[in-house]
Amino acid sequence: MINLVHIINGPNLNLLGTRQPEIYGNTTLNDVEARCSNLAKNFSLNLKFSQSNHEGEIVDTIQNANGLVAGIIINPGAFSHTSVAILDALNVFEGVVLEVHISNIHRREEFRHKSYVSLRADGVICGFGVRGYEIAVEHMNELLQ
Ligand code: CA2
Repeated sequence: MINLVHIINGPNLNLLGTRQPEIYGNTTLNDVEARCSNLAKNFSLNLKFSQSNHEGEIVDTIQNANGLVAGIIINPGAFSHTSVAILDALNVFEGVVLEVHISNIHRREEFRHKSYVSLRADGVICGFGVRGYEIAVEHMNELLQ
């Protein structure tokens, strides 16, 4: 339990690297997973990855993580800006929560400037491209020491 970290991705992030490269880059979600897994080998972290386009499924994933997972790294995608349900689930989760956004949400449309998930996140990384996931893994490792 102590070294298990769940990386959760929200809607449309399965399309990463295949569309809108000017915003999200050319790296696929599988590449992100491989890079993070590679990085985690240097630490005593075990990573689990998931992606869902469905809000309720993400809520279930967070609920199921409680007590089994030490930390969650989450890019909730568009649900960041709309989902009180995901915030409520994270508020019940007892471990560390880091929020990642690939793009700089503060330089984009105003509706992206607010994230409900940030009300619970212990840290937020945005605008570093997919490198943000690796930064989050590194920081999670430090927090879980
Ligand atoms: O910058 C981020 O990581 C976002 O969480 C991405 C979400 C967006 O709604 C948030 O405001 C910011 C969108 C994810 C969609 O991902 C795609 C990737 C490639 C092609 C199309 C969509």
